[in-house]
Amino acid sequence: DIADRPARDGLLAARLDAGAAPKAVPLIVADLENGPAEPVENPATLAPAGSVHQASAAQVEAAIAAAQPWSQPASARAETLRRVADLYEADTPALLALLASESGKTLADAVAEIREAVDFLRYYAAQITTLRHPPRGIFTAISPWNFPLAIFTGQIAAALAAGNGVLAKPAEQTPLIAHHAVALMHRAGVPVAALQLLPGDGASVGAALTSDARISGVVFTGSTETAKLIRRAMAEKMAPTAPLIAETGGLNAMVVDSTALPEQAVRDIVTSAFQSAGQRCSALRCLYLQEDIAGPVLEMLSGAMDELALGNPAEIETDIGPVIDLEAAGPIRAHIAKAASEGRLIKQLPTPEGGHFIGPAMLRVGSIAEMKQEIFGPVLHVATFPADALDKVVAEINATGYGLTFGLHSRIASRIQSVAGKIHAGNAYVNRNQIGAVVGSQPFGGEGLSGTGPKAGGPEYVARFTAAPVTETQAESKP
Ligand code: TXE
Repeated sequence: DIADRPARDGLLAARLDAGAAPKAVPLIVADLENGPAEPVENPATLAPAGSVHQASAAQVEAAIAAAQPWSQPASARAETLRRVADLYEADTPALLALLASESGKTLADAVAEIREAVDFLRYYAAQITTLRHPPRGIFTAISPWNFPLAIFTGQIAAALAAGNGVLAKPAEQTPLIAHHAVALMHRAGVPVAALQLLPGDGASVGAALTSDARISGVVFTGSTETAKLIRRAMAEKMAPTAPLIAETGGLNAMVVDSTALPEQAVRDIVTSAFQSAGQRCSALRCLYLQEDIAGPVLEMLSGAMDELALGNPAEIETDIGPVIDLEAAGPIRAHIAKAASEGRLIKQLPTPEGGHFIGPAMLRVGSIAEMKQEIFGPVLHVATFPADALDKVVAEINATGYGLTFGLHSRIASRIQSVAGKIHAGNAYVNRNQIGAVVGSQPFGGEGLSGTGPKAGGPEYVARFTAAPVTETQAESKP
């Protein structure tokens, strides 16, 4: 929660550590020479956060050749994954510092992310004894920078829980936290042959790890475009039975009708659109306001935005940090500038100097259909609708082809039922913010262009990493 300031008071140590001197991090590929060290940038200060060795083609080949399924009995695997969770908890200060300095996470976001990673480890560990099928073999795990610990850990933990070996490629922007996490996994007892870390870029290391006949499946979170590339590469080189378990982007909407409680709706809109600088696949992108209440809600929203503190996430008071890098910032800034030149900029907060900051912005749109792609930053698009057009709004939202999260603020029970029945979304939220996924109780995942399922943190997820027969729905799902 953005307003959850007191919880951060114990985190001063992490704040001080966040500026620690950069150090070179070796690869964890057994018996291999290290390649040249690539610097990693702190997105808030643009100073080096550290450096990491990129895996060469020869190292990728050697890692694939050396990879082994995790052959220990189920009880030993479960115990080891629980030990990893304990080590993560004990190492919280270091993990917080890395999340702030490498990924630009605020301390509140970083605390929640560590919690989620720990929950994934314990939840998947608990499922191991329920598995009925053997592992598939070797999984490639490709993860994004926006949850460099939670998604990275969740993918690996699920594949390992099922008894697979894992070749993990972290995002280019966040290899340091990945390295730290893998070191903790090895320290807890995960065999090195069952888990290798291969830092490097998508086009070389990522492509090599997703187009090799010795790999038995791929788990991926990132853009829809990359998921399609990986599906094509897998189809060409890997067994037809090899699964792609993908979680991708979204074009997420929230509808607020005239019966909504304005204070509650505004709080949830601000959190859903701007927390983590909008860099969540679940984030609210397009707000549909019923015309009758649009004026007062927009005024309150503007006031609530003014309360947000932007700046270095290593500072306790910061609510919104930077976006991840210059490559990400460019298109977001251009998108806001275009809207401003067309007279559609409702409001933008001032942008702090120094890092890859973007002042959170509100833009006017006619409908979600005008948004051709996901804008992965702190930008909220606002459309209004007349009281009798709700069905049309739901149809517009469904027509994007994505189906990740959806929010509704309304106090009419029959309307909530009817909209929930029609909307295509993996996760729908009523009268609350739409960024909450809770491991075990609120599994997360999308439909259509947003992912293949099954939902991460849900009861069917780990089984997908075993050699269980594939159901029709799984076989048909896109991308
Ligand atoms: O994603 P990529 P990027 C969306 C969001 C964002 C956009 C681009 O809209 O603006 O994607 O982000 C690896 N073979 N999301 O460029 O490229 C890559 O190295 C194998 C939504 O960061 O998809 C990284 O490890 N792997 C999202 C991972 O894929 C390849 C989170 C993701 O990178 C590859 C991130 C290839 N050919 C971005 N090319 C979410 N769902 O939360 C790249 N990779």
